[in-house]
Amino acid sequence: MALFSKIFSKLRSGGASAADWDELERALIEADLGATFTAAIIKEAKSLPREGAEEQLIHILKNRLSSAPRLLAHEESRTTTIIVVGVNGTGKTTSVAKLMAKLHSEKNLVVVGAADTFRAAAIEQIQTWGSRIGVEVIAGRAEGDPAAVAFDSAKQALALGANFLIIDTAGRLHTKSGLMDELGKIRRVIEKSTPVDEVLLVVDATTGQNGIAQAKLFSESVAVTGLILTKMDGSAKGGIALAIEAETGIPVKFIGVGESAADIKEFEPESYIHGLIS
Ligand SMILES: Nc1nc2c(ncn2[C@@H]2O[C@H](COP(=O)(O)OP(=O)(O)O)[C@@H](O)[C@H]2O)c(=O)[nH]1
Ligand SMILES: [Mg+2]
Repeated sequence: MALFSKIFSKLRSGGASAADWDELERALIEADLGATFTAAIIKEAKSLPREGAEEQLIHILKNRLSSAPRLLAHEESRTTTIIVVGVNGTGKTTSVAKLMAKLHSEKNLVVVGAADTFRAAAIEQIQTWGSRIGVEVIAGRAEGDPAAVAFDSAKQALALGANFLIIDTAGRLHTKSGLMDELGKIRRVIEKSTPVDEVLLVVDATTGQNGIAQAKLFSESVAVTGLILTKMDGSAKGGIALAIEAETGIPVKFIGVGESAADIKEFEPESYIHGLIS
């Protein structure tokens, strides 16, 4: 990505012109950093002394990242519960499959709740992943009550002494309040049996500024603890991770880099920021 490398070489070799700064501004906006954030960063970058400008910019950008915990919650003494939320098509179910595969391969007992009950196909999709990976999926009937599925899943996870319970949810944004009420209800029924440790919001990185709007919308209504940024293997411009963290304060915990179960990576802020700069 190396968005800033050109401006730094200009600065080192005598100075950057107004056109150079304009070019940087366009590059940052194209990389999905957003107009407001871009303007603020350019202003700060312009005021940096030439000596050590790169190190200082790295420091400034790192300060814009979220300071909330980035590692996935993991309670040693009880079931760790994760609810996965987000709008339709962002990659929720695929991300649940990736997480179950990862946690299962790390020798955890995992139970998954198929609380997207809108379509039979959605239930089958997660059941197929479950049987492929070897993880128990608790499902109800199509068009049934998602909260009831969440409740049954929590009961089963506790009965088995599972290390992780992961709940897949529906994302049809028919009305904002409808979906948010449903997510609130899912959370409350689980909390009748066990605490909810993570609410992970799945955002499709290829949707750019729209993804940032979704993150704001969800985080206003549900206590989102982390993000999964999917489709980072596609045409995503990469700047979105920084923009979304700067604007919402929510940490990116994982990135999705493909459609198979192994295509998930922990987000590494250090190498990410270095990648933006040099
Ligand atoms: N290239 C790519 N495709 C993905 C990724 N995550 C999900 N998808 C695809 O996005 C589509 C929607 O995914 P799905 O998990 O059903 O979305 P949901 O509606 O949010 O549950 C599917 O075709 C997935 O294979 C990713 O990280 N990279
Ligand atoms: Mg789904």
